[in-house]
Amino acid sequence: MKKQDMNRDWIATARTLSQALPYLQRYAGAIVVIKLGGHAMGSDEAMDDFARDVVLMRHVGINPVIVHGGGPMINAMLERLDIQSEFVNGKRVTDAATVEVVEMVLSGIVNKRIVQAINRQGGKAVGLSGKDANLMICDQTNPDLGFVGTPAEMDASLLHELFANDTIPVIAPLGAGKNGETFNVNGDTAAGAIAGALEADRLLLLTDVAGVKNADGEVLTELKAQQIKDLTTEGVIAGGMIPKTETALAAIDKGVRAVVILDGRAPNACLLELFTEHGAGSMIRA
Ligand code: X2W
Repeated sequence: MKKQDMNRDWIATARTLSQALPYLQRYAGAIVVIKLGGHAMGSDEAMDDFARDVVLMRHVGINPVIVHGGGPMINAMLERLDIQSEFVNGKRVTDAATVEVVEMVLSGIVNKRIVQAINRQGGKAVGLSGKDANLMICDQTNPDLGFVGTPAEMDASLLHELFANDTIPVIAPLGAGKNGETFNVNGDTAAGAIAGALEADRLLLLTDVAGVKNADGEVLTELKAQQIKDLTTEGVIAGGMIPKTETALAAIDKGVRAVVILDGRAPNACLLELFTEHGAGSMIRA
């Protein structure tokens, strides 16, 4: 690069930082829950980029909370162990052997990978699951699904203590049952319940699609809850998008100010959404 072009680059960087000021001010002290789905988790390099964005958020005064999935990683381990697995309406039928693998992979492997990535970037992350400090007590969703849980009683007090200590919680979507069971919770459902319990300012659902699309396949950048309901009735919102939009509506119902569905594989997706006028993905509000 020529020296002159390099200068232009730095000037652009300085201008970008300056233009971010109103957004930095708007989000100071805000609680932002980020759902990182297994499909949105890429290479180690992409994970480091994500971790850097999370640490930056913390440094500018946001309280980020990461709730992760890991469906593809669970599938790979079940395959290695020769355990068959199937999904019904987006939820994994989870027997006693499967729930052990789910907990091992989510809490033991995926959770620690994210914690380590954030800490390597200079953050202070702590790995938890919904079992810790009674964060997420679950009921069985449906006997046909086995150990799949629906969040029933939430206690987010530990998360507030972690915020006060400059700590970033990273949460695996498992919950405790009232009779000592371990429940496997869909990652989107868990993120929605945690964002609801925190009355978060934002819930960012990072996935591998650009957002909610209309009948012409165009991404809708702003949506009202009623529009989501209409598009679902019309069959425009379908398949894997349904659990996400259902999560969004439930979270908004519980007091989350806005939910954004966005492509987590895009570089700096969270920063683009929070700190620029451009935004990213589809924002859903009441
Ligand atoms: C999910 C939990 C992980 C998850 C599962 O067993 O795959 C249920 O289906 P993604 O990567 O966010 O899809 N649980 C009940 O949700 O992962």
